[in-house]
Amino acid sequence: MRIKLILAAGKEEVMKGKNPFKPLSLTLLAGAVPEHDYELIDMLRTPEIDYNAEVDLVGISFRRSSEKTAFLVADNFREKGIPVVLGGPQASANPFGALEHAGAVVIGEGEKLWVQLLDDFENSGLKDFYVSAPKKFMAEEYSIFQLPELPTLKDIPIPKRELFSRKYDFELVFAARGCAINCDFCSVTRLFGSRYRFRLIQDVVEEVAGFKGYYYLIDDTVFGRVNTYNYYLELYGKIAQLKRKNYWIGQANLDAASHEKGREVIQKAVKSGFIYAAIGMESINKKVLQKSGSYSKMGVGKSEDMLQKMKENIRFIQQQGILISAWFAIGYEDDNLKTYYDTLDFCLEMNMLPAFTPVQAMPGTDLYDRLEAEGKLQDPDKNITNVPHHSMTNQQVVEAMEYVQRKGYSLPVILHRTWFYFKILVRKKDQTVHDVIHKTIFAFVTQWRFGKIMKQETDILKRKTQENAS
Ligand code: B12
Ligand code: SF4
Repeated sequence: MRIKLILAAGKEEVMKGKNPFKPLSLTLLAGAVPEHDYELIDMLRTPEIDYNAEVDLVGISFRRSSEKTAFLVADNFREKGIPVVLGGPQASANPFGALEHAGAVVIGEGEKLWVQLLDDFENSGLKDFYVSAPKKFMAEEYSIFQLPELPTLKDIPIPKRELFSRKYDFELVFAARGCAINCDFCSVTRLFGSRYRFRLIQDVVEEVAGFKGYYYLIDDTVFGRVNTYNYYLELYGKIAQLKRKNYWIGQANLDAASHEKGREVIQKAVKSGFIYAAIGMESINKKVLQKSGSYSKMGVGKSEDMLQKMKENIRFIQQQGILISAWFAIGYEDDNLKTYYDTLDFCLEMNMLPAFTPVQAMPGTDLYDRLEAEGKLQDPDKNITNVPHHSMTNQQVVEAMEYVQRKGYSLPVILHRTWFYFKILVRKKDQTVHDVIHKTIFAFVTQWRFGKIMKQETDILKRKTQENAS
């Protein structure tokens, strides 16, 4: 069959035109049933779609930010009589909405479901839903195929990365799925379950050995947690032994830095090439962290001062030579406008890249369900987000975001942070001259790019707010 797989991207996506990350979902699906003739399209790089191409089936992957585009693209293909299947995190969060634009919707992880779906497509006809979820999917009157349990990751197919001929800065790879923390704004626990599932270490190492440049390990915390440290210790130990050393990046939590074994994992990760951590710090307000369910990932003991301990954990990670961006979701009930400015001060004091987003409630999250039940969701087209920001006007939030961007990414601040990392790297005995130079340049360029992305995001919010006001 001729199959077109598309990663949808909306008009105003910040990564548009310069997505540095090679999309993994599409290459994995192609790898799961490799005998077909696939064309892969990343709309962040190739926004134009050829609706006249001769294809037997179209599969579209989408996230919240690209839902409208995904539905539009699906409708256009269906008008031409071409069957469409929708999948990805937002299809999983809004499956009934998605089914209005597709012959079938895939909920959850797709490797095994794709095999079943293509078989049905060729033989008995598509079912409405193909489901891989921690809970039973209930939808009377619809035809459903659901895997009996979340699949093992021991037999993940080899992604067909070669189907993307254009160069990306980062390959994507994963070792584990699942997250036990379940922060209320995040959809990962509902998507992949609260139990950690792992790939075979040898499979991950083989994939990594094939990379020729940077890669991004997309596990939700690459430092692991108490019950997963051993896995990561072994994984990074094996990667560190590979002949070619590539630098890599990932998301992480702070808690590992407060455990002896967690600290070992962090150090091993650095030995295997780890250079940059995007850390979900979410808030510097204890009440907000406790209510959103994020407190446990800060690594703060019962009797410890929260901010002091967070700083200690941050310092430990930085002292290993890891550049940190700190991600905050601001706009909860216990936040106010000052939160933006105080949080920026925290980032400046700690030499971290500030990555702020006004909190949003995505369907398929506890936050969305809570606000919906309380009747508090607001119209996202008329406001900054669908979450009411108490005691802050839309205009004030935009001004705060602009201030954070200008101050947090001004040239003197970028240079100061680069100097801070340079000094750490020079003092570390295990760093080669090449490591020091490379990591310092990486720190500078990453900050520069981040500043630009934040500006783009803020400009989008500003335009929206101005249009609504006029
Ligand atoms: C890496 C990552 C990024 C990277 C790279 C994105 C890229 N270009 O690939 C960056 C930092 C750029 C990013 C940006 C954003 N991200 Co992001 N990101 C992730 C992360 C950590 C991994 C994504 C990934 O590649 N997973 C691996 C692949 C294999 O999994 P997958 O895409 O889910 O695909 C599987 C299934 O969903 C299914 N499937 C997917 N598509 C299809 C299609 C078909 C036809 C079929 C059959 C099956 C299928 O099968 C796949 C294999 O199992 C996830 C969290 C997570 N643990 O997944 C968040 C996540 C996907 N991101 C999320 C969000 C919200 C965003 C942003 C919208 C944030 C924003 N700016 O507002 C943007 C969107 C940018 C864009 N247009 O892509 C949410 C999505 C939730 C939702 N309801 O949409 C997630 C789940 C995190 C969260 N907090 O909840 N992200
Ligand atoms: S934000 Fe991170 S820690 Fe929190 S639920 Fe999502 S993946 Fe887990």
